[in-house]
Amino acid sequence: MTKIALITGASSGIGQASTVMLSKLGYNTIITGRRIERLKSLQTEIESTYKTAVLPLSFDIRNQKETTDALNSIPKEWKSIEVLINNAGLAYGTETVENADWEKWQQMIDTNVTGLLFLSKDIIKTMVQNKKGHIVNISSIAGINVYEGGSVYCASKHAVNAITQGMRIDLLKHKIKVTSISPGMVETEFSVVRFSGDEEKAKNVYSGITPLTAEDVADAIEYAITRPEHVNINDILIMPTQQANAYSTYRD
Ligand code: NDP
Ligand code: 8X3
Repeated sequence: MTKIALITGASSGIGQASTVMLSKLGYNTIITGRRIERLKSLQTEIESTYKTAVLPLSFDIRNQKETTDALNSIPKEWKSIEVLINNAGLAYGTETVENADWEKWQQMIDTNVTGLLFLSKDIIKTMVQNKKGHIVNISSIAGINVYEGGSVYCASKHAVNAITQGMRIDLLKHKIKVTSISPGMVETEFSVVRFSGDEEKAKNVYSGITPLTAEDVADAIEYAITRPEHVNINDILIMPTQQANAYSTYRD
């Protein structure tokens, strides 16, 4: 039977590259995000190129009713999700705490932490019933280092790391694998979103550096999900060669 994967935040960047990677591996994919047109065009591309099936689901992961309705709409034959990639997320702003905007903090926590938890809870139930599953949580170097202007984004990724460890412990008895992938700088729409659409500021983040691509991160996910049954990859920290940690970069 064809395996099924659900990827959150598949309308862009790492989620989109992960969907392509999973399709190449032969998975049917449930792809989620708010931008339905993006999801539909990815569906068309994948179904014609890889001949696997794609189910697009458009919802805002911060909204629990929208999330529940979307998950309830999944047809029976798509319900046995084996791989869940918890990828949807964002950093919003770089203001220091005394100047920060409450709404931006709330959006990061609601998306990166609460949304991830709410969606996972539903899918974990099915994985437990099936005694099979692999959850891959996309964390960040921001889950390891805290930097100026990144307090709440970093807090959200530290939370993702704690959630990953907790899931791994609690789901051990059900033989469900849980992996954390922590990338450094990846050039996607991430910085454009962080700087509210300012393309120039976003470009500057990567000046003089060859950043990771979304495909580099998808490769790391592929490694984790293709290990033998008895092997779990707990954590992968993947960085550009020109970045040592959140503070140390070498720019040409
Ligand atoms: P992108 O901005 O390219 O993609 C983010 C994805 O998340 C989009 O598909 C977006 O879909 C989705 N998303 C955001 N908010 C919501 C929401 N409220 N409801 C549903 N979907 C949402 O960024 P990346 O691909 O780089 O980011 C993916 C993950 O990787 C994030 O968790 C990020 O924190 C993490 N990461 C990124 C790094 C980087 O340097 N780029 C480094 C380390 C980690 P839509 O807008 O259509 O809703
Ligand atoms: C994204 C990488 O360094 O902007 O998670 O926090 S960083």
